Amino acid sequence: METTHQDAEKLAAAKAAVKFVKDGDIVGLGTGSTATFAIQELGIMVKNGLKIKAAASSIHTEKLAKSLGIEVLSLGELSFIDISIDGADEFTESLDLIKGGGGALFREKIMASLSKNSIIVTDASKKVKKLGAFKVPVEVVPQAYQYVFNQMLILGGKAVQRIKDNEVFITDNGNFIIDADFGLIDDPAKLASALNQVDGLLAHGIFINLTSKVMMSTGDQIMVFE
Ligand code: ABF
Repeated sequence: METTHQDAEKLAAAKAAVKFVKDGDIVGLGTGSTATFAIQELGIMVKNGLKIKAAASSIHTEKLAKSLGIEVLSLGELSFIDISIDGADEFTESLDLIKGGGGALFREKIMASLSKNSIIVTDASKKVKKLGAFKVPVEVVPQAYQYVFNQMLILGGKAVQRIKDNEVFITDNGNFIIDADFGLIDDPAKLASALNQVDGLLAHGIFINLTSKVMMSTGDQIMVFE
């Protein structure tokens, strides 16, 4: 159960990150509760005259942004994004991340790849020495489900299909999620590279070299890792 204290940290990180958004920017909008605080802040800034266009990493985020008066462009038609603000499930000081707890990892990865400046906002609970306490989310095309599931086992992961509210979780792209437990990950780049080779695996939640900085609130201060 999330605490008010954690929400205050998330809000503080979000407020610090939106200061980097400038007039005329194309802004990538993340998904999840911390990114939502940033989107709400941007909505206020837009009402106060900030001129931006946005790209959304999920259908939920797109609806939220539009409801706040933020113009949303199609992610698939963009060649670049000036700045993106998104959350994470875990990060290390070397800026390796696990993302995808919310199931939006595929669009989040495209958004981060397009971004000149990719800012991750978190509360203090997300910083780890080694990735892997949080299971690695893997988005799978349904026709490849059993194949990819078996490949996770071969790669040493304990795989489970994501279920939400007693139903198979379906992503915005019509796919399934497998959550794979690889234990603590000694070499995230090596695991990411192995996952990249699996046919039918649309995206995995290990983000390497996709982050400009992490802004983490401890409540008292914002710590910046870059
Ligand atoms: C998105 O939201 C995801 O990549 C990550 O899974 C999740 C983090 O959520 P929260 O900010 O609610 O902790 O950023």
